[in-house]
Amino acid sequence: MNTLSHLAAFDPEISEAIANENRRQAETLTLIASENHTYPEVLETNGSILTDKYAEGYPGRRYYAGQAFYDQIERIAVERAKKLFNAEHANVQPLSGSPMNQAVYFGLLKPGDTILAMDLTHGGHLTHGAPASHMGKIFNFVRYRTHGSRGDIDFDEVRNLAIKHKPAMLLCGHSSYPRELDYAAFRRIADEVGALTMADVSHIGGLIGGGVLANPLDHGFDVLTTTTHKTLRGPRGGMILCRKPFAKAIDSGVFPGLQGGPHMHQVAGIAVAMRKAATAEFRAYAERVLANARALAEGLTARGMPLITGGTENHLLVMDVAAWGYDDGAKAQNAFEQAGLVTNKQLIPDDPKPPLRPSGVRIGTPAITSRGMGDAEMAQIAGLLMTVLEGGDAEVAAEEVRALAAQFPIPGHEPRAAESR
Ligand code: DSN
Repeated sequence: MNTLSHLAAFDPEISEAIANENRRQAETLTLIASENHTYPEVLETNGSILTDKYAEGYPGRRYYAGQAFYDQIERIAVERAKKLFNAEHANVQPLSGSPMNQAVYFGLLKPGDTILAMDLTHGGHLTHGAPASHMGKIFNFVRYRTHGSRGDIDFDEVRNLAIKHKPAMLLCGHSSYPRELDYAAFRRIADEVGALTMADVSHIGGLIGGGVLANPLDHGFDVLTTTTHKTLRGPRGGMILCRKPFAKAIDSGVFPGLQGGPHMHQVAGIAVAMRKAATAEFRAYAERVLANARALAEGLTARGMPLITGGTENHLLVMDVAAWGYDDGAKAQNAFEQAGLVTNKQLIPDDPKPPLRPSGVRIGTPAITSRGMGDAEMAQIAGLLMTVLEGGDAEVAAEEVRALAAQFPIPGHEPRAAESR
């Protein structure tokens, strides 16, 4: 099926850009830890007629007529999300990760309240109160960091800060931290100071849903947020899962608090992704994501690359290319891209270098695992990454990447890649 035939006839410029992007994805390897390749079934829902309609409100309580099938779709998505995460309540309307977290803050807290969260430069996220974000101006964020010599979260510091600042909320979660989280330790500290507990598991939602990493809700957390397009492999979007007493405040925090009409094509895609995530195949996928990250870490370490925290327990790892002897992460990112290895530069804890030329490069395995790659390919990719840093010929490396990528086509992508060359 060529789903773009109408577009090609009407708007060749956009059509060609999509075809070129299709080819770029096919011929390169996506190693960005927050990206993935979604399912063909989700691509179909995202491109469906569900995009046409407004559905402000919630099932059974909408503001416009014509909602029978939207109510049905949203109820299915909510039930599947609750089941997957063992949650008492789910809201599947957040348009993406940032509004998802903002809706929780506004739903449960008052402006000026204190939130204790992970420092952005130590692996936290922009929406966890980075000074440059609006949230950092509206709420009083206090930031905990990782342990200087070990690299893992410094729970002594978390506890000391909690006792000193008495936060209304203790927030854990990260976008660049390669270790499993000790939710029980966070919970103990929150209980000690009477704080709400929130886990933003956007990066690892699929690994929790797939049962291979711990679920904060099983440790009594009040709220869990996750984007749906990373390890969960769904459409771009976000979900909030919480305990029942917070359900009303969370729902009002999303709508009408922050958003208008939900994107119902996206909600339908989330429902489809939740159905996928409940299968044995998805559990095997989640296990493979972890195994691939470990294999990649071993391959890089064996070739002398220092990794932040010395390795990984999740889907990502952070190479300290500056400590290895390379100029910086920005230059490494560019060199990798020349070879078809698509990564992102990354600040490391206490980075002596500036944000646009940081010391690190972050690498993740969700997308290459979706293509079906395993141990042998991880060893090959580790070798390719190091060859690039050692100054090997980028075109030779790119040829090897194209050959590897061709053996593992992206499931569900149209085989139009070569047409527009
Ligand atoms: N941009 C995503 C990440 O890379 O972690 C999250 O916002």
